[in-house]
Formats: sequence, structure tokens, C-alpha cells
Amino acid sequence: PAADAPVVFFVLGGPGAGKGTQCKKIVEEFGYSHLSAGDLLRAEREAGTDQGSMIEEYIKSGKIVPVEVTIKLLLSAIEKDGGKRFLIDGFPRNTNNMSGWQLTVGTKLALAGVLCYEVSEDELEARLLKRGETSGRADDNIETIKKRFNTFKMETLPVVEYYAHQGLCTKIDGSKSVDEVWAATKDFIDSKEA
Ligand code: UP5
Ligand code: MG
Repeated sequence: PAADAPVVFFVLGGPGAGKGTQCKKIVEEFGYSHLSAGDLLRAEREAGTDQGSMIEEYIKSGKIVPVEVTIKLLLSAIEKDGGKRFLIDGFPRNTNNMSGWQLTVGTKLALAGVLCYEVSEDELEARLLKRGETSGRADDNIETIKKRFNTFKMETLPVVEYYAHQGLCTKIDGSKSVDEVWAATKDFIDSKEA
């Protein structure tokens, strides 16, 4: 990447691992631009287009939306934002997502690291069911939660392991309190800013 290319951190972890919660805190403390792939897809779904109903089907069944759709949303959000430091939350979720990113973004943005929050399924399930009481999210129900876990294990964990092999992945215990997870997250970002 060019020396002035914007930097990107991917933020990964199972459904409900705290990706969004911690990204918000990074934004407050360090002023990064936060793009949640899931939030962008949920917003696009509201458009009420054919693509919107297609996205809804994928989200309700805990499956990964075709990469062309997600990348298009991410790239237009990156461009619109115009920032220099991005957190991309919940992407890439499979190897197809990774190659799509490589092909379309290539070296225009510099991948500076991958944060991965680790939390047990029991804890994730409890968090998501609790959130489901008020979130209105189409995927915060027990059937979809199980499917999301399956997709995470089969498709996203290999991505995490790939980055770990590259020495790019920092794993953080996400099962502790929000403040404790934040302390570890802040240390990580501090080390990158230094
Ligand atoms: N909470 C957070 N931290 C806590 C802590 N330390 N202790 C106790 N509670 C904690 O947190 C989840 C809940 O836990 C909240 O109630 C929070 O208060 C509490 P949150 O910060 O929202 O966790 P997050 O990891 O962001 O959970 P989220 O549900 O957003 O994760 P998913 O990965 O499931 O959702 P996402 O929005 O990324 O994707 C949804 C769907 O979109 C996918 O399943 C897929 O169908 C589709 N998608 C794609 O197809 N492609 C993509 O690239 C991205 C998404
Ligand atoms: Mg989220």
C-alpha cells in the first residue's frame, strides 16, 4: 500500500462477542471511523428493494450475504467517510469475503491488524437472547442464533486462524466485563498508535 493509504483494522468474533460495543469505545477514545458490515446490510435491507429482501433471507438464516453486495456497501461507506483510520466490524466472514476484499480493495487500504474477541457459546447465547427481548433484530432468536454459531465456526473461524498464522490477529478474551475488555482493547490500539 502507498504510505498515505488509509489504515484498516478488521474486528471479528462470534455473534454477540462485543464487536460493536468495543468499536464504539475505540471511536470515542481514538476517533476512528467505524463501519459495521451488519449495520450496513440492515440499512440496505430497509430500502425495500429486491436486494433488500434477499439480504433479509440471509440474515434470518444466519448465512453470509454474497460478497459483492457487502463490498459495495463497505466501499461506498469508506469513500463517503473519507477518513484515514477504519474499523471494519464483522467482515471478512469467510474466505470468499477475504478474496473479494483483496480483489476490489487490494492495496488502496492498508490492513494494520485484526482484533478477535473470544467468548464461549454459552455466554454469547445468553447475551443475544437477552438483547433479543428488545433489539427487534430478526436474528436474535434461538433458531437463528444456532445457525449464526454454525456459520461462525464453519466459515469465520478459518479466517481468524488464517490471520493468526500471518501474525496479524490479536485475540482478546471478550467474556470479561465491558470495562475489562475495553482495557485490553485500548492497550492494543495504543500499541498501534505508538
Ligand atoms: N455485551 C457486549 N459486551 C459485553 C460484555 N463484555 N459483557 C456482557 N455483555 C456484553 O454486543 C452484543 C450484546 O452483548 C449486547 O447486548 C451488549 O450490550 C452485550 P455487541 O457489541 O452488539 O456484539 P457484536 O459482536 O457486535 O454482536 P452482533 O450481534 O452484532 O454480531 P454478529 O456478528 O452476529 O452480527 P453482524 O451485525 O455483524 O452480522 C449480522 C448478520 O449479517 C450475519 O449473521 C450475516 O447474516 C450478515 N452479514 C453478512 O452476511 N456479511 C457481513 O460481512 C456481515 C454480516
Ligand atoms: Mg455488531
